[in-house]
Amino acid sequence: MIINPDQLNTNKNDISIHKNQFDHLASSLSKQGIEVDQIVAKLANFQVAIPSWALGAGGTRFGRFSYYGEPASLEQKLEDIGIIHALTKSAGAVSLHIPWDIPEDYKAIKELANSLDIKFDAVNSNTFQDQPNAKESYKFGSLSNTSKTVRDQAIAHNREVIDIGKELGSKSITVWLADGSSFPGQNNFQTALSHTQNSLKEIYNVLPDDWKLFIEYKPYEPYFYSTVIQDWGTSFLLANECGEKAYTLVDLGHHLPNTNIEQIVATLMWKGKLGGFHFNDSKYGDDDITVGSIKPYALFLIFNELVYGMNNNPQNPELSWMIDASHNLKDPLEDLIQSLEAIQVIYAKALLVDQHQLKEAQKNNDVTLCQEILQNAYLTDVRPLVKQARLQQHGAINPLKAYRSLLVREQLVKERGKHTVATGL
Ligand code: LRH
Ligand code: MN
Repeated sequence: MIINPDQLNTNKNDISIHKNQFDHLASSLSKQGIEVDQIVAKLANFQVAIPSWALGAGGTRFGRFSYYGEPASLEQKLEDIGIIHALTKSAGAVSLHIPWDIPEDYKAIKELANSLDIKFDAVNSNTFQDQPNAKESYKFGSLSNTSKTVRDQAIAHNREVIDIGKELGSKSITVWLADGSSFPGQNNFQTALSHTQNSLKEIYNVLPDDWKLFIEYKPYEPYFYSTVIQDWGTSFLLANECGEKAYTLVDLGHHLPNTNIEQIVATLMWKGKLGGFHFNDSKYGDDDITVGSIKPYALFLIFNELVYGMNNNPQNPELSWMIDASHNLKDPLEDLIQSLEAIQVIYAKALLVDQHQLKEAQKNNDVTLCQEILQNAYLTDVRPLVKQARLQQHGAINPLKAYRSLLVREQLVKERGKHTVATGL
């Protein structure tokens, strides 16, 4: 299923309502000296990669409830991302997970992605599951395993993932390790960490010059006592040991309750070691639910640090923006459209923060004014700016409304049937 721009925004009333709301907001922001066109341009350029593993119904250990019309191949996954991108104009990239999404025909896949204006962002390795007829098992770890044979198998897999990424035009690999322990005494922490460091270096050594290695951390799950790469500090030291092409990747769901993630972001950008994000939201653990659905203000504070960092930290490279989600209840495409909307809206609010005024108030320890500056931006309804950015790119003013009025899911079920299952989580 392909969506053409002329199928969108056919409701003249929606257009005029938007125009009124946008003109009203734009004039009040311009009166405050805010460059509205610049903000709209930044929103238009802000592209978030869609995880190839989150286009079907996700599951938990307690069960999985299928969602009809799921993509059964990488081609159909790209088609689904093409649908989201046609509606939102902010999903112009895909992040593949290997071996769940190994292309059968690289030429055809690249041509399809190109025709849908989708780029290949980071490729993800998988040493948290054993593949059929694999010689060694990752049950007791991969890059940290006490067995050199197992570590070598995991290193070889990561090198293969880089080769697949090179073939597709990707420029980065994300390494997340489930490696850890569920019982005190099970692992020697130092041995596990030094094995991991040396294994990462063997992967780093084959990284093309213009590539990046993203090291993703996580405090727990699937193991419940320790995780080798448990927090930002461990990822940061491993990235520094590897070299200048290695960075820390922040998955929002990979933090213990009440962790000050925005301070982690500021620290990593200050050191030029923030590589990118896996956006999602969570109430308790690594819930991987819709961005902005639980803690939107926390995400705003993170984007406020990102905007400051993007303005003041030339030492930190351009960031990779990716969603990492799993959908147990909602239509995966609707959920991803909502996440993209939340990211754009929160980014727009952060762009409204008067960073100079804030810096001045901070210097004067005017605590009340600091809070007022942030909350004024956060409490501004910026949705007309996000809609304007989409409209300028011939996207839908209301992507979710368009998704439903175009009966996309019904069409996908007609094309694919009710029993297709997408690879992934
Ligand atoms: C681990 C993680 C990682 C992916 C996986 C799908 O929890 O966030 O980024 O490999 O989810
Ligand atoms: Mn992740």
